[in-house]
Order: sequence, then structure tokens, then C-alpha cells
Amino acid sequence: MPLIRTADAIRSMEIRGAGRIARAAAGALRDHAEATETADRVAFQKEMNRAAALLRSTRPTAVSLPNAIHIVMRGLEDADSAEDARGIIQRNADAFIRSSKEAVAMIATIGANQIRDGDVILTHCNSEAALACIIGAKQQGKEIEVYATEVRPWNQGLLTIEVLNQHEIPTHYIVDSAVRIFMHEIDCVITGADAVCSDGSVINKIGTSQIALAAHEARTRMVVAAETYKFAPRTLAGHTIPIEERPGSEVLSDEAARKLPYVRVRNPVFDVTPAAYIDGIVTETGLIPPSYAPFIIRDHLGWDLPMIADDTT
Ligand code: RI2
Repeated sequence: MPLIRTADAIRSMEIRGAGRIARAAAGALRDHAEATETADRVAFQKEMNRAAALLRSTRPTAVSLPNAIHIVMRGLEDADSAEDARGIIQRNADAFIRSSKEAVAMIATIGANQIRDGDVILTHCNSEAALACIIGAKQQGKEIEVYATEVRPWNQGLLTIEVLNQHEIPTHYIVDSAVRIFMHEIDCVITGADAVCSDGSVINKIGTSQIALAAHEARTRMVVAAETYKFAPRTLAGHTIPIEERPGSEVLSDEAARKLPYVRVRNPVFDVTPAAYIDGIVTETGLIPPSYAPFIIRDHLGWDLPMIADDTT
């Protein structure tokens, strides 16, 4: 997909989900490198920096996006020629896309092993990584049931129940505010992540932290499924991750809002779940306690990332 089209699709949530956004950005950088015909190395690098900045500006919260861009652009400064630089981007992008898909497959196996036969699971939003764990458990022959939330205002729960239905997994579809009433029936909550901070806190779809609180109160396990490239290196240096707030018109139509001049809609789309409410994070390298997050950053993203890259969160 061309660069500007991809950026628009990410911004408008036509492409959504932290992993899908990351792969789409990597693919767009690769295609843009191919389409940028200059033979001048400096001009090529400048154009690719511009493309990276455009993609980075589309959505502020999911750290998978700047991390993917950083991984794809890595080594560009060592290129001898534009052709060399183009090759680096192509190889990096292809490798990233491949490893991102392999990570989901690994998470499926590791996460499925966290689910027992007979478990009732609750999931929130539409996470490829979380669903992979649930589908993995079903494929292991476990009898499971799922509660899936609606996820206002974008109703990503509809995507989730479609996938669960395709896999013939018995599912209850509930409104977001019904989570606590059903929590006593849930054995394990599994969600995805848009970002994992160095203190082990997890940023995910709005409502996740309320679910985690309800799970904590009911002593229900709370597991997060997150590839290592969703960990946020710059949080090691004290940076916080901006929480995206989208237009109020996604919640209340402009027409309805016009009749209510004293009402202002607030529409934050992510929230922060503190590490204390998370029992484990399933990554492609294994199940880790949230306190292990700095080691994931060191081993998979590098300590140097927060220092050298202004472009990473
Ligand atoms: P995967 C989504 O964000 C949801 O918050 C979901 O839990 C998270 O990305 C991770 O998704 P949005 O793009 O990468 O719907 O696991 O705002 O698919």
C-alpha cells in the first residue's frame, strides 16, 4: 500500500491493532523505498526520514509503530549508496514482518498453555495476540468459553466474536459495563497490549484497567499477550506514553452534540493498567512477570534505543 494511503488508513483506524499497524508501517516503508528512485544517498535518507515521520505521526500510543519504524530504518546511516540503503530497508522490513508473525505464533502456544481445560476466559477489544492464545487453547483440544466485550465506541468486539465464532468457541458477547457482574465466572482475563512500559504497566484499549481492577477484586488471573516489540524503551528514561484521545464524534454524533452545547464528549482510547494488577505477560520468548519488562527491553530492543532515537517512544 502506498505511503500516504497507509498513513491515512492507520490514522482513520481502517488498519488497527498494534501488530497490524506495525506491519503495515514496515510494508509502507519498504514500498516507499522501492518507489523512491533517487540515486543520491543523502536525498534518499531524507525522503525515508520524512516517510518515517509521517507514519509515526498517525497514532501516538501503540509503541509497536515507532519501534517497527526504528527497526526498519536501523543501519541506514551506514549505507554507502542509495541502492545500498534501499536494500537495507527492504531486508529489515521483510524480516520485521516475518518475525512479527512468528511472534504471534509463539505467543499462541505459550499463551494456550496458560489456559486450562474448562476455563472461562474474558477478552477485551480485538487483539491478534490475545486471540491467538485463546484459539491455541481450543486447538489443543481444551473445552473453553469466552466472554467478549463490545468495546465502545468502535465496537471491535464484533471483530472478536466473528473470529471466535469461526473457531467454534462458545462465546458470550457483553457490553463493557457488564464485566464486573460476570467476573466471578471468569478464570482468566487475556488482553493484548499497545505498549508495555519498563515498570511492567500495560497500555491497552480503554476499559482494560477497569477490567484488571475487577479481576483483581475477584482474584481472577489477568494475563497480557504482547510481542517484545510492544515494549517501550524510552520509558526506561522516564518518558510517558501519550494516551490518544480521538474525536468526540466517535461517541456522540455531531448532530446530537450540536443540541447539547454544554456537553463535551471525552474519548480517550487507551488506559494504563498498573503492573500490580497483571499476573503475567506472554511474549514470544516466554511468560514473564511484569517486573521483567526492563530485561525484555535490554535483550530485544537494546538499552541504547531511548538515548539514540528521538523517534521512539
Ligand atoms: P494486537 C488495539 O488497539 C487494541 O487495544 C488491542 O488490544 C491492541 O491494539 C493490540 O492488538 P486499536 O488499534 O497487536 O484497536 O494484539 O486502537 O492485534
